[in-house]
Amino acid sequence: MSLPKPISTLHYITDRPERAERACRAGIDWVQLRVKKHAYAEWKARALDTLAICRAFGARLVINDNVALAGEVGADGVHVGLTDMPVADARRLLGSSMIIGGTANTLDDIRRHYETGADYVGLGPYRFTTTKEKLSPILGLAGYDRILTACRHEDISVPIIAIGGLDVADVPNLMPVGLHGIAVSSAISRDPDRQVPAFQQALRTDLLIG
Ligand code: TZP
Ligand code: MG
Repeated sequence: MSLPKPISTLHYITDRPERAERACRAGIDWVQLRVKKHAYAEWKARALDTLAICRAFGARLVINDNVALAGEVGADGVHVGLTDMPVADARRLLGSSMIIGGTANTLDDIRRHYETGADYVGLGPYRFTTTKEKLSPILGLAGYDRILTACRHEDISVPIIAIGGLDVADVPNLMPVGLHGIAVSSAISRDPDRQVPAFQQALRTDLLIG
């Protein structure tokens, strides 16, 4: 098991370096590059461009799905989905200092990620979204509450990040169930200059009163 690593409370997911740059300019400090349906060479080119942007802004870069690419370009971490390489295998390949996150839709998924040394877990989807194909069952607020409560009972202490169709207005409803933070794509891509500070403000407010 590796030492706890600082995990941002606001993760921005994009497939384009240009969007990562706009979000970083607006204050994002964590980018997940999620590239689908492209050849490795294109994916690598985008990863290198995004990494340069993240380095310039002091933001972290996590690569979705592709453990080899994350290692090859020297990203800060990798995020593995439910059908990707297991966290334990990714850890063996990447070592203890790399951030490894895993996708979860159930308590069992979270338990497995926790026991195999994930640094954070992305739990979702909160609601329907067109950003991801083959969406797992929607959890809604009640689903998050049930799963996070069960995690506390089992002493599962891994940062959990909500994902799926999230808007700023969801933050005060969602965070009190015990989440560490949220991951957002569409809402930030739409208008990074307004949305990034608005999400940050909502998350700060939640931490103060939550
Ligand atoms: N996993 C579950 S929902 C989702 C992913 C990658 C997409 C999140 O994007 P958006 O646009 O914020 O719904
Ligand atoms: Mg995946």
